[in-house]
Amino acid sequence: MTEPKSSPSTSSETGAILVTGAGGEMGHALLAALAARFGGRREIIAMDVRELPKERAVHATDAYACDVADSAAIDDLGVKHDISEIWHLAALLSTRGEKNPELALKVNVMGSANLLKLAADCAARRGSSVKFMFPSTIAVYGVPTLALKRAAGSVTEDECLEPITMYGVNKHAVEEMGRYYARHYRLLAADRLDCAVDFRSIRFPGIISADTVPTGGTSDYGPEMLHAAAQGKPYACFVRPDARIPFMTMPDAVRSLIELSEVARAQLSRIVYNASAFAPSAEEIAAKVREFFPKAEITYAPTLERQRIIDSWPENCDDSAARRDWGWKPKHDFDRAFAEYIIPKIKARYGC
Ligand code: AKB
Repeated sequence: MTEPKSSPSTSSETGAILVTGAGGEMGHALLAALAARFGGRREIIAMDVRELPKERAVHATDAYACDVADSAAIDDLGVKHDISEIWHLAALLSTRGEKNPELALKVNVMGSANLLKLAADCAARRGSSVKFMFPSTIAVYGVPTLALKRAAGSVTEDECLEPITMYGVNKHAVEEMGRYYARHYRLLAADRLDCAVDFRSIRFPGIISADTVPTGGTSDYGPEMLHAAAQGKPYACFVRPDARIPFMTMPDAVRSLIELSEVARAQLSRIVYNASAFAPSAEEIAAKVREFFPKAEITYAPTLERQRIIDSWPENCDDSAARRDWGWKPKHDFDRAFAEYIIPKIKARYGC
């Protein structure tokens, strides 16, 4: 999916910013970060399938309870607001998606199709491209066996793209739809070389937040272990101690998306980038948690389905393209993540 460096940069510095999935884990952190950056200067429209709690809605100029799969409601947003950026976070994650694959398809693919079309329509109305930021995932990878996973080590963006979950299939499909909208939409018949949608995506690893506990994901064992220990609760980890995938802290994840959004398009050689930070095994996370919470009761009770998913995700992702093209560098490695972010914040949160 390497792209030529010829496309123009966008002019989306004015206009409204639409955030879907604003009630989710990443939405929580991103909405606050966007409000701190643009609040008062630009409209920030928050959208979620459920009504946003007041403390979250304060970060937005408008908040809508609306389903991304409802195309009429999505079209209507483009009529009401001069949208120049879409941060499309709404999705059903990997474990939840396996419980209802058809619903995952509807939300993750049809919802994204509605948002991409909205971006193209808004671009046509404003006469300049609309930026589309899309958090993708390591779930787009599918390594066939554990032996191959260990042999592969760190995978590049173009390897092992045979996901075994509906969520991974959906996210990969949306990456491809984004590439189409960014490079080819309505260009074949038109006498133009630029595109309406400036689609940019990062494949995120498991994300650890000290403020929120994720639901419906398969990388959830990392944050769950930690939040349980901080509350003095026992935790039975649903993957084996040797299970290994990459992780990142939420502040680094939010910063990476914001940084990617601010780089001139001409600097980007790709549509979709890996971004990684650290890649501990479940056992290494447990050992780190015990350093700070020596009484933590962590046991292992792997479930077949979730273990299979984790075994299909790579041990790490090669993010050298992101480092080279837009200077990606995580602030938190494994040690700093705990010492400087997770532990101080989580202790303040639970008063322990
Ligand atoms: C999940 O576990 O489904 C997500 C992800 C890795 O995208 N956290």
